[in-house]
Amino acid sequence: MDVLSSGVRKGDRRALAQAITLLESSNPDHSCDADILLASLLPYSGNSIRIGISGVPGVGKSTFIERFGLHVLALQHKLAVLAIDPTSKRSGGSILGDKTRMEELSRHPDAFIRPSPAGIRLGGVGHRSREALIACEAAGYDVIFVETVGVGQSETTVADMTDLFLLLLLPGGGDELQGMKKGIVELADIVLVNKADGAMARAAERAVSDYQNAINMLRPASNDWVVPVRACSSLNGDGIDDAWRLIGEWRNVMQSNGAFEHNRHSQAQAWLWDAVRDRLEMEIRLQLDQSNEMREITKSVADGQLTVSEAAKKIIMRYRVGKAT
Ligand SMILES: Nc1nc2c(ncn2[C@@H]2O[C@H](COP(=O)(O)OP(=O)(O)O)[C@@H](O)[C@H]2O)c(=O)[nH]1
Ligand SMILES: [Mg+2]
Repeated sequence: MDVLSSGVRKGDRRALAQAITLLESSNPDHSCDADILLASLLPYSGNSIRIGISGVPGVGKSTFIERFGLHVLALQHKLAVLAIDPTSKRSGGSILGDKTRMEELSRHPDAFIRPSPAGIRLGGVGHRSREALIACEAAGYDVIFVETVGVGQSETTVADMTDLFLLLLLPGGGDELQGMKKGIVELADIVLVNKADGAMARAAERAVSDYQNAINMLRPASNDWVVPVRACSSLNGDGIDDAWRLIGEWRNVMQSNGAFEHNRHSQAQAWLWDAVRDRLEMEIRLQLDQSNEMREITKSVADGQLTVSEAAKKIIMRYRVGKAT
C-alpha cells in the first residue's frame, strides 16, 4: 500500500487507476487495504474544485466536457473526470461509451478520465466515487468533473460530493424545465444552454431569458448568488471561457462568505454516515447472507407475509445475537 500510495501522490496515472480500482472494490478482502490506502491519501486531498455536470442524455455533456476540459487544461490545471451513472450496468458506462467524444481530452497528459463503477447500487456508487475523487486530488488533480445522467436520483448523489453543480439545458422552450425534475434545477449553481450555434442560436438566446426568469422565481440556495443562465456552444466553443469565469466568480463568493468550507464539512459528515451504513450492511451480510433464517425472512418479505420494517428489525436482532455469541 505504501508503494501504491506514493505512486498516486507522485501523480502516476497507472497507480491512480489501480488505487481507484481497489477503493471501488466491493470484495470484503480488499477493504482493509482500501482503508489503509485511503487514510494515506486523505491528508493530500481537498485542494481542488469539484464540479458536478448534469443534463439529459443528448444535451451535449460529453462534447461539453471535452471542450471545457481542454480550456481548463490550457490554463495549466490538471483535470480528472469521473462519472456517476446508475444505468452503467446496462449501457456500459456513460463515459466509456462516449470516449470518442472526448478523444483529445483522453489523450492529454494532464487529464485523467475514469468511467463509472459498474454494478454497484446507487448509494454505493456515490460512496466509492467520493473515494475516487480523494485519490484524484491526492494525485494532484485540482479540477474534478463528476458527470451524471440527468434522470433523477444520481443528481443528488453528485451534488452531495461536489462544490458546484452545473446544469446543461437544451435550447428548447420552457417545457424542458417543466419536464425535468424540479429538484434537479434547484440544485444548479450555474445553468448553461448548450448548442447555441447555427440554426439554434436564436432559440438559445430566447431560452436563456426564459430559463433565467423561471430560475429567478425559485428560492435561491444562497443569498449571495443569483444562479446565472448563459448560452454556450460545445461545438464551436462560444461561451466556454465565460463558463469558467463564472465558476471562478462563484468560488470567490462562496469562499469569502464561508459557504464553500461549510458545505465540504457537512458533506464529510454525510459521507461518514454513508460509510457507517455500508460497513454495517457488509458485516450483516457476511454474517447472515447464507443462513436459512435470512432466506426465510427475505422470502416472507417477497411474499408479502412480513413488512420490510419488521424484517429489518428481525435481521438486526439476529445479527446482534450472532455478534454476542
Ligand atoms: N450543434 C451542436 N451540437 C452539439 C453541441 N454539443 C453537443 N452536440 C451534439 O449533440 C449530440 C449529443 O452530444 P453528447 O455530448 O453525446 O451528449 P450527452 O449524451 O449529454 O453526453 C452529439 O451529436 C453532439 O455532436 C453543441 O454545442 N452544438
Ligand atoms: Mg455523454
